[in-house]
Amino acid sequence: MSRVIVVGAAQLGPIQRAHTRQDVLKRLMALMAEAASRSCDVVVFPELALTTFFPRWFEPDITTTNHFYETQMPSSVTQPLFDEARRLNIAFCLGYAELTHDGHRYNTQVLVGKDAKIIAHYRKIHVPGHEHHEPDRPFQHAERYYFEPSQDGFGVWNALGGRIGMMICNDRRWPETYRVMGLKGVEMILCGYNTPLHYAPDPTQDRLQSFHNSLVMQSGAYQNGTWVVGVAKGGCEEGVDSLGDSAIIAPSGEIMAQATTTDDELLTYACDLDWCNNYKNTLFDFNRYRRPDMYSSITAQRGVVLD
Ligand code: CDT
Repeated sequence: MSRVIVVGAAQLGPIQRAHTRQDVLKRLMALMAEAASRSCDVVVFPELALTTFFPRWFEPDITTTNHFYETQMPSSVTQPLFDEARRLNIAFCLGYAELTHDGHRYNTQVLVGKDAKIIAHYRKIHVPGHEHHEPDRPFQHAERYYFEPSQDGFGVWNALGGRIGMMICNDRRWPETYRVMGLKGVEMILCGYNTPLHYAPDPTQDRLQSFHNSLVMQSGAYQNGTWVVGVAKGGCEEGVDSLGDSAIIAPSGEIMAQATTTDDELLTYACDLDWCNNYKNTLFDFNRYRRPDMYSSITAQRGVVLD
């Protein structure tokens, strides 16, 4: 049986505040149709792919932002994307803001099978930014106000003929993210992101956004012998410039396909999952070479302890 997954990384350009869900759905469906015409098995959309990146504004009454969240997936608005996926026989991965019936707010991604049934939900674990209004910033990154960090952990699911994991944006900067999924035998990690080029706490990092993005995803792929698919919402959204650079990265750590714009753009690559074993069974044979007894501080403590 073929262990090749043809992946479409469906980068989005900006979504402005005035754009409706229907405007966005048209763009997602156009990218999905293009992915299907290029024989993709799965198309991966970015983090918070249905709206503008609203954590850039601080609204003291959070309920006034409820319209940015989905209370159902699919809903009457997103159902056409599911219907189109079933018609085209293509799986997809979609990021959105989730508001649960009991009032919890998560930054969420779903993996949907070719039959348009939801295979898995993943809720963002590493929630970056700040909890309170910081008026001195040129724009806010109040994700910690708008989203709770998930307690559900990292999942890896049997899907598309392989072991598929998910992470969202800031998760990609943390080696633990990849390793926990690596220990569950992950073969492909799907990741949406929104990364502003300006980082207010330390602007010296601004010029390095592209480098850091590649650095973390390429090393995570290599060190765990897994494919990584990173998909941006890039370009200038409501005056804030964000990184493009969506990429499909092999278990060797090499970039096999990369976006050349910061707009709606589809990258595709036929990913051979068996390539993972070249790394999983040799240099990164976890069972043979890892030393978990030497790593206990990784789960026992959160911050630095000077001994
Ligand atoms: N969406 C998201 O997680 N963005 C962060 C921006 C830096 S933290 C303010 C990221 O890690 O790319």
